[in-house]
Amino acid sequence: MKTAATRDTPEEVRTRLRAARSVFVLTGAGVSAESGVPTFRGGGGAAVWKGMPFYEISSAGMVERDLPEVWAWFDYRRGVLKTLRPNPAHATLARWQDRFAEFTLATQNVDGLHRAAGTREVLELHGNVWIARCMSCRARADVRELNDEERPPACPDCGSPMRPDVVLFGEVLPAGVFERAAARAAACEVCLIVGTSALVYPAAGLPELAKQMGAFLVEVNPERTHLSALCDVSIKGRAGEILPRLDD
Ligand code: BV8
Repeated sequence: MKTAATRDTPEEVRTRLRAARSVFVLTGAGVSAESGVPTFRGGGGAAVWKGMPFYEISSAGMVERDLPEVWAWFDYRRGVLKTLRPNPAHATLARWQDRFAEFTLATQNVDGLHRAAGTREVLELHGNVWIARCMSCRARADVRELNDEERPPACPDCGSPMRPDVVLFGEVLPAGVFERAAARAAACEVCLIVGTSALVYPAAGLPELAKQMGAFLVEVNPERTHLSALCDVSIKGRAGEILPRLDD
């Protein structure tokens, strides 16, 4: 009789993971959902700011048009995040970093929860909401060490305005980060896609590249996604439940 654990985590996935020397994981907002972080497209209106959908307030154009408003949006997001903690999905992935000869975790999330869970090397494809970047000299600073009364904060080095060090819609990803993720995705034997609707590029192209190069694709998501048809196995469920079972 199949237990819930084995039914939700097909034996082939366990077998492939046991035998794998290189594993590539791409996570999205769904991996943080059980920590209480609202997803972007999960409804509930969390991804709207003063009537603007998140792809408008989180856009390059908005930084030019109204940087203080962009800071207000990210200050709000940090306010939500500061009481939240990693969940068992983050903890499982942190354990896996020493489990495989080559383990790569690339995330679209900006919440910092993978590092908080102990993952030492995280490819943060879309930046990090806890970091500010100077718009002139590009110096970076932890937002929590800046004057939170001053918006936009002034760069401690050159005094120019700073912005959130987050990749907004219409902006290129941090130099080198995407390229490293692509090289690891192309070389992996197992590619695990956790909690993403796979709609945002170029991040969503990473599993497609892994597949082209012969990787075994596994998706963990309560819903079917844009990538489900490409996956060898789609495990329907929540990351905080499924990943610890895969860990067994
Ligand atoms: C780029 C940071 C080159 C900000 C984010 C026009 C002009 C310019 C570019 C474009 C354009 N048209 C299209 C593009 C490309 C654009 C894009 O892909 N748009 C899409 C929407 C069509 N991409 C870009 O702009 C990228 N840059 O292309 O540069 C360029 C440059 C200039 C000119 C031309 C080209 C930059 C994209 C980065 C944007 N920044 N975040 C912020 O956080 O505010 S993206 C944002 O979406 C987040 O990072 C998020 O992670 C990401 C993807 O969303 P998901 O993580 O998948 O979250 P979502 O809510 O969608 O889904 C959650 C999933 O979890 C669901 O499937 C759900 O079922 C599941 N789930 C729920 N609960 C659980 C769960 N799963 C498991 N367990 C659970 N418990």
